Amino acid sequence: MNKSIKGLTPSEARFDGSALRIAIVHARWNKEVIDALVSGAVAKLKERGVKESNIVVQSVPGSFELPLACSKVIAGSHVQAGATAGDLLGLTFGGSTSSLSKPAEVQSPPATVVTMPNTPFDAVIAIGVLIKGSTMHFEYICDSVSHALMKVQLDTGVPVIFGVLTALNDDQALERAGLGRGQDKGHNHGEDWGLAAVEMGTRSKQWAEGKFL
Ligand code: RBF
Repeated sequence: MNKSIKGLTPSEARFDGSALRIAIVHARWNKEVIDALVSGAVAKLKERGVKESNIVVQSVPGSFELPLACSKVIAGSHVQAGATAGDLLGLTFGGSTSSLSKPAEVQSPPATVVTMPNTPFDAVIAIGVLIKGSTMHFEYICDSVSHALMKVQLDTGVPVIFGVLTALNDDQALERAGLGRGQDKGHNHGEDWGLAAVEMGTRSKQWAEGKFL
């Protein structure tokens, strides 16, 4: 049998993730497969130098919730980054560090110096596992989620890695998480998503600065 030509060619460049902050947003449906994919993604992020403290993992019930969650997580990281910059300048936000209106016994300590400022996320990995059932649910969720995740990345300018498996049965899903029941365990696509996040996070930053290396 001829070998398949399908698949991803690894980048010739080895991207350094040590300055990146990455979010993983995952659904909890079909959790056995989800857990393997998330682990695969995290392993590759760390392998490329992303610090554990710069990997934020959030969960939602199902894949349908992923686009809104990604959008909110991206927006929230900008708020967090602004607040951190303010903390470093000794400013206060939302009264959280203000001691003016509180009685002495409940006064907060003065703003402390934050050594590792939180920066906005450089990329978000959306992970879900959709397995076709006997109704049309699968088609509707696959279609709306893939379109909406694309919209989130174009609207925000932050790369959203499409980590949503759309499998026709359990075996397909398991094989794409490296958990195949046969002799061939398949390949954990979460690993590819981790690498894609580092590549796109790095490249997007460079492109935004007009650098085309
Ligand atoms: N969410 C998934 O992430 N994967 C699925 O395979 C999946 N199948 C579903 C099948 C049905 C019949 C229903 C009602 C929901 C399913 N969901 C699935 C959950 C969906 O993404 C979402 O969490 C809920 O519909 C609540 O908005």
